[in-house]
Amino acid sequence: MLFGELPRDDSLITPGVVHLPNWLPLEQQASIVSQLREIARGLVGTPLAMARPQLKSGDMQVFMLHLGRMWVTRPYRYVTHVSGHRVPPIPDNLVELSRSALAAASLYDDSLAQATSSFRPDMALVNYYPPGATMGLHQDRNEASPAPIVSLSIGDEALFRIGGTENRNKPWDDVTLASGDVIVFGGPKRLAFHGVPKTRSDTLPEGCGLAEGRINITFRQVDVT
Ligand SMILES: O=C(O)CCC(=O)C(=O)O
Repeated sequence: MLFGELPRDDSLITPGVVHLPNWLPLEQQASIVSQLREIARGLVGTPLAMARPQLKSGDMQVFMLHLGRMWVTRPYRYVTHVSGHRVPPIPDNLVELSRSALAAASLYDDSLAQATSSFRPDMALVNYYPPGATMGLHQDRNEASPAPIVSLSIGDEALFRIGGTENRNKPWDDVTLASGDVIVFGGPKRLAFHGVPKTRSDTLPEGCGLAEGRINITFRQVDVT
């Protein structure tokens, strides 16, 4: 662990982006990992099983587990069923957790504060990064709702990069996300290009529930309610 034990303050990275370091205690991280593992086990052998999505540009490095909706490609969109299998719902405790995280982040940013009371995540994307895996810069733009994205990290440290809404070019803000950190992006940064250009192997804290690698959960609101 490089950063997890250092005192790091909550911060407004840029308008619309708030970082809450060490937001989730270690025991709760471990409990979420075991909850997700159970869900993933139950989906083995179905079309909803955790897998690396195949893109035109090649296979992604991360394994994805979908809750609430499944994000599918060609074209990119969300679906609730795949070959007759219903995507499992986001467990209520995780919905509540994401709402609490947004409420905590909203103390630092007005655009997030405006979105807090109506936030109803109906999709959670669980990404498992094997040691050293990365994710290219992209936009989360298949959601009809403009609600913020709430992102929770567990496991290895990652370099999270967020830039502008027009293209992948600089300037970027780079934030190290350690186990238990939350980052929220919304308002003027809701459609910002973002990604993970680096994860640092063997930096996960003992007791987080993972033996290696990293999990990131992004809570999204797809439908406008
Ligand atoms: O792993 C992360 O921190 C970011 C994940 C992400 O960008 C996504 O799921 O769209």
